[in-house]
Amino acid sequence: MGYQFLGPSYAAQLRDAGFAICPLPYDATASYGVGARNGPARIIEASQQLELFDEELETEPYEAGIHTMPPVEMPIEPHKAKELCQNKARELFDQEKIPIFIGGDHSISIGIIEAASNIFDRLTVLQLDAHTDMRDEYQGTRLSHACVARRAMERCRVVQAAVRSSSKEEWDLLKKMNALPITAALIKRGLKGATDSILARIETENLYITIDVDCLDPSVMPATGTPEPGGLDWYELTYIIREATKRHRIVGFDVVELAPIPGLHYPEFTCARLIYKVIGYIIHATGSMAR
Ligand SMILES: [Mn+2]
Repeated sequence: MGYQFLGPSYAAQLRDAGFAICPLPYDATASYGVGARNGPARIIEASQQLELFDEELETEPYEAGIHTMPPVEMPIEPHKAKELCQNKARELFDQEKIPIFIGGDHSISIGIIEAASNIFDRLTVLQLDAHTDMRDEYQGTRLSHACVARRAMERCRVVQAAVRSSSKEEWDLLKKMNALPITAALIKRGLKGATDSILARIETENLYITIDVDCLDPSVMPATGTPEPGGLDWYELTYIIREATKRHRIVGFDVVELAPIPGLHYPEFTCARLIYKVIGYIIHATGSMAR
């Protein structure tokens, strides 16, 4: 079948592509359910079953050119892994592609966000996640999946949504920073109002979106390391992202923390569909593929 999103017949060369998919199969820092390193391959395999036509947008997003890079060989050591993610991200930003990173555990986003914040001076990160990921250090490293938002906040503004799990220390810190998340409970109480609150907090034109698949409810997304009850459904998640693409320039996004369950196909298909959907939203919002 080939290691190409949507399959080899619909793959674009990098130079012709508006979007570049970069698989980062890494899970050295995952704490509970491991297996996120298998995420990229399963998602790319599942993507070959997608319809090319998006019935909501009435377009065929692949026409904007989607290139899939070979999976990056990830070192285990967290600093080396972070640096490699950062270099890959910088390469793609420099080539003016809209990069899509497939994890891997959430720690891959640390290097990517660092690269993005160096290139785009006014940048906000929208983090869709069940967890706050605000620990300064976790299991002996400051580059853990549990530290992603903490590291990102050292570089740019971060807006968190769909949260429903945090430690007291993380929560107190967010409160002190006047940056408490838009929780999943708030979104459940009123999608439109909560989405307006999310968007009101994004003050920059440039937006990077990091999607931890555990933002989704475990009934929709059981295949993840730390599933939390009370998550978003498909329409809530895609509504928030669609509204964000209408008002901001999406410089790139990632989908992380899929830990495939053997024999259960719908979680990886959901991830593939989500990636294709977000590509569609970006194209729809900008009116063309390239920037
Ligand atoms: Mn999470």
